[in-house]
Amino acid sequence: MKKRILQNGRLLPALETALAEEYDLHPLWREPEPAAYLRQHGASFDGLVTSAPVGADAALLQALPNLKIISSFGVGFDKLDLDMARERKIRVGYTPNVLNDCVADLAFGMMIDIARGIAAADRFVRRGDWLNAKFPIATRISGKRLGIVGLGRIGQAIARRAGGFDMEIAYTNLQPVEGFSYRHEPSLAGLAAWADFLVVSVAGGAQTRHLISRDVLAALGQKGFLINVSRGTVVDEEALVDALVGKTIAGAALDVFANEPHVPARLLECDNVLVLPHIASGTAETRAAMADLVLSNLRAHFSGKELVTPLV
Ligand code: 8YV
Repeated sequence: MKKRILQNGRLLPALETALAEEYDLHPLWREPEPAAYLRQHGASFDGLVTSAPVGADAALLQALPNLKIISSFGVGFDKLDLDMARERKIRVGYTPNVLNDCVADLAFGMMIDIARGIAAADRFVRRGDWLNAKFPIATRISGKRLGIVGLGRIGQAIARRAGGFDMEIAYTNLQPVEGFSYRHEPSLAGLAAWADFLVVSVAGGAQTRHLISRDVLAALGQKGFLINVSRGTVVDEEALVDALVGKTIAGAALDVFANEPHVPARLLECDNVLVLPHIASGTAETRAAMADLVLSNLRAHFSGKELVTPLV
């Protein structure tokens, strides 16, 4: 008998197909009344597949009393109730490492764009403005100061790329990270005040909520740029919009927002911001590697082995 797996939210089509071949997969997102469905069928599920932006909250886990494994597509775990998973001894797999390079690549692309105005220059040409004017002078990146908020696996991949741009690198982290010569700066406001570019690559969740506060943005200052590839919740979005409107920072490049897919209307009116629809890991190669890990973690669980990339 195939194991019963509940699917929370849409996944990559190829992954949905592969899951449906191997398991008795039930897409919860297709249910018109998910709560009623779960009341009736919740106890029949052995596993749950989800993704980082969708996760699995306490209410969902409570509705699945026989759940033993969660396999999540993504590295973020801010939407997974890990406390409850630990308490109930539910194993949790996720997809770290395979996306580091693509997220770091995009962070760099975003940094270059917001400093040099690539997307804005493209709009300038398309509007026909080049026929009458010169595109405004931009800001140099090479040799500048890069502040990294969170020197985890993705932060380290960003730092490696910055070496190629001869940037000076400093970082904040809960603890100084061993094995790197980059300068550890204990104070986030201190890092922001020093940096020309402040890149956020810290994990999301309650502990990092609004870490990039009004004060940190004030410290970043009129010549500083903010780049966020982590979670929208890490930034006080209202303070950021105020800083962009008031031009108290130079600009921001954002791949993540507090209430995705909704982007604050005031933000969209600013010309000193790049807004992207959460695409950092979104390449065919990386998404395929993430899908493989989602499957490998499920297979490992159901064959009684250790998960390949366990979170819990
Ligand atoms: C998403 C992400 O998983 O890994 C994460 O934490 O946020 C992304 O990689 C991806 O967008 C799929 O929804």
